[in-house]
Amino acid sequence: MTRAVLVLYVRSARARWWRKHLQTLLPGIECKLWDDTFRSEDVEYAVVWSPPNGWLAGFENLKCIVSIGAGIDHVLADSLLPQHVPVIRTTGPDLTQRMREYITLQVLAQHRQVNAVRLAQNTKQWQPVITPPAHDLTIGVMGLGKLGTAAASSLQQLGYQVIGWAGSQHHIDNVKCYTSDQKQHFLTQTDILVCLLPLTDDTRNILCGSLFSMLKPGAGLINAARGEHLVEEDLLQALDSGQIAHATLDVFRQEPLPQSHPFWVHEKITVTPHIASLIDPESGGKEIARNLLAFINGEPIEDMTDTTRGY
Ligand code: NDP
Ligand code: OXD
Repeated sequence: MTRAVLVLYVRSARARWWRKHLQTLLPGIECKLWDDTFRSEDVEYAVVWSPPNGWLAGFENLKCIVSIGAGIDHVLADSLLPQHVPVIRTTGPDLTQRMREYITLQVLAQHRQVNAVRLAQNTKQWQPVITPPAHDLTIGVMGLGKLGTAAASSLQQLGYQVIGWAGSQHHIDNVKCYTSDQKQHFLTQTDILVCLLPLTDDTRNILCGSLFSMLKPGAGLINAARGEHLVEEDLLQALDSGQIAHATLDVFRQEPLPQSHPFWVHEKITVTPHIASLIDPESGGKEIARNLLAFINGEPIEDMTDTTRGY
């Protein structure tokens, strides 16, 4: 009897390493890379990051798709995606920890005006900046899933006032949580806005001019979710007017960010290359294998997504 095939689509220098790692963790399954030789009818599992449009539809016996990452927008973007196939995402304590670190780092950097200090150093200016205490600043976290909840908890432990916003009511210690219909009330209190929403039809372009105008004047923005949440021209205008004082962007509509893009050289923008919480293949591979084995054994899977709602 032939073994079921798992096909891996990951355009990375470590693709072969990934295949070997998963093969060790899943000895009962034949692990192949997308460009290896295999029969498409034997493929039962696909483990992917941003597969080409229509590629998954070529596997008629596909039982499940695993996203190498927390977001599944890169899978759902496929216009020919077989609708009946479940999609499992990949999360885990390491991913959450990295996002906690990134958001904490960037909130502190904006609060303590690290950018201004650096600019002063560039021109050899001794220019002390006095910033308000953490408890005077309100950090608004959009999206209270695994990552937003962790980030909000860490920020409140540092002494910030933290508020959160999500589709449904959440309860997080010392964090006042708002729901979808209370967006304006949430935004008008916010000094630094952190976006950790999934990319869906409802959240695409959510970071736009009208949203920026509801924030406190001179607010900060941190987008570590997806580039398509942000209307880029609106951000440039809000930075010009001073409505937004600084933006820290980890994700972009086009990645890598093109060389000619104005964000690279903008004084009020910090660019990071989609590193807020990259999956580490060692522990990420273990999460993927654990979820796949649970799927095969019919066990409950916390990382199972709801493709109809988009996350
Ligand atoms: P989850 O799926 O766990 O949580 C999503 C949250 O967003 C939920 O609280 C949900 O509300 C809320 N939400 C969804 N749609 C809406 C809406 N229309 N209005 C209000 N709230 C909404 O996501 P994660 O925390 O795991 O991850 C968030 C995103 O971060 C990922 O989708 C991915 O795009 C991005 N990411 C970025 C990384 C990076 O390195 N830059 C790394 C990992 C992830 P409710 O609770 O009511 O369902
Ligand atoms: C993810 C990401 O979704 O790295 O995990 O963006």
